Amino acid sequence: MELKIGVIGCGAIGKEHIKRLQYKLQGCTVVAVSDVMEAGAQAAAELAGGVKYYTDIPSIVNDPEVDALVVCSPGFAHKEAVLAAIAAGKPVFTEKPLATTAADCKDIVDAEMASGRHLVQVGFMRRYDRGYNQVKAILDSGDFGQPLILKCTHRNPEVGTNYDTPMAVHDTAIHEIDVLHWLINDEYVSAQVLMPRTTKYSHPALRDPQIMVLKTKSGVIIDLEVFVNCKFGYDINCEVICEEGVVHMPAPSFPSVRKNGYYSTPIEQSWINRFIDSYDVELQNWVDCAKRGVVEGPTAWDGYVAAVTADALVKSQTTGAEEPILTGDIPAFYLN
Ligand code: NAD
Ligand code: ISE
Repeated sequence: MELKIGVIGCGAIGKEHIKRLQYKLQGCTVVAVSDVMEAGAQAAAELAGGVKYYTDIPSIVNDPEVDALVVCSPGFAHKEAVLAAIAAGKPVFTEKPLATTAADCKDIVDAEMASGRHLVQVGFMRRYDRGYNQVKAILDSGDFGQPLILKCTHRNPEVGTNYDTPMAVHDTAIHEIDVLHWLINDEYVSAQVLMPRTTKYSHPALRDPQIMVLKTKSGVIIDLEVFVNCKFGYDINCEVICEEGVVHMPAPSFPSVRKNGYYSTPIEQSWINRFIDSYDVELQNWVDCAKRGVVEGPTAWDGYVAAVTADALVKSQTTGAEEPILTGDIPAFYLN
């Protein structure tokens, strides 16, 4: 049986996901797309091979041919689409973040629990990345003792002028917020943001770079540099300093070349290629699980925990203080 999917939001990642769902992954087919911009919806419908398109959320969610939804609109628009899917009883995969505030994520958690069914998965694809999984296997083996410090970077070559200071948290650092506590099996207790000098390549509404410090329940300190106008490439690094040694996440491999007196290796330029395998594994798993009526990947609760952490970081962007992170206990519904 093919899972018939409707894709909401047909921008950069929407088009990438339409291509992989329609032409690469198994057991699914895109039957409809939707975007508030009609021209974008129409172009995406053609990309999917001439499927139907809509410009509003209720029409695609309630289309009887659509079994499940993939939400790729901007973060501020996720809540409406996810709540509509839950109300229709349809599985929904939403790109990160689940929503842009913890309060909105909590509304989604409450709606999913009230429905009595596991319907929501959040696109935290780094949990499916080979490099992070290799690091996790080493840490979980116990051979390196306890983790003590994490040094991470999340660098983008550049961002548009609509990208502002809070987006460094809920659009960019949200990936590390989710993957790092999963990586070390820990919980965050506080968050702080330090603002170095801003690069000349930024604009008045964006402090860039930023240093984000997260502390965990067991005492680990995470130092995350977010630098979204670094100019030189898409550069994701994660180093874990442990009691018995250091574990460094591998970077994707490129040929090294010798030319004109230089020995050099390219740096990845975009998230599209850096995490291409992770997106494939993530969405194939979601398709397989949606057909069985289960969610194995990051849940709405994971999206909520990430948003509580993000709210603390965004607050610290203004106060400069170490802000507490209080998520409460995981509901029994999400332990199943
Ligand atoms: P984008 O701006 O390129 O595309 C967003 C699209 O959504 C646009 O076509 C826009 O017209 C449409 N849209 C806006 N409001 C809408 C609404 N209410 N209903 C339907 N469509 C609407 O953005 P993007 O880079 O594709 O990002 C989209 C989402 O994917 C964001 O949440 C972003 O954080 C996430 N994302 C995730 C990754 C990842 O690595 N997992 C990478 C890129 C983007
Ligand atoms: C984008 O939305 C992503 O999710 C990318 O992975 C991230 O690197 C980038 O900063 C975001 O804007």
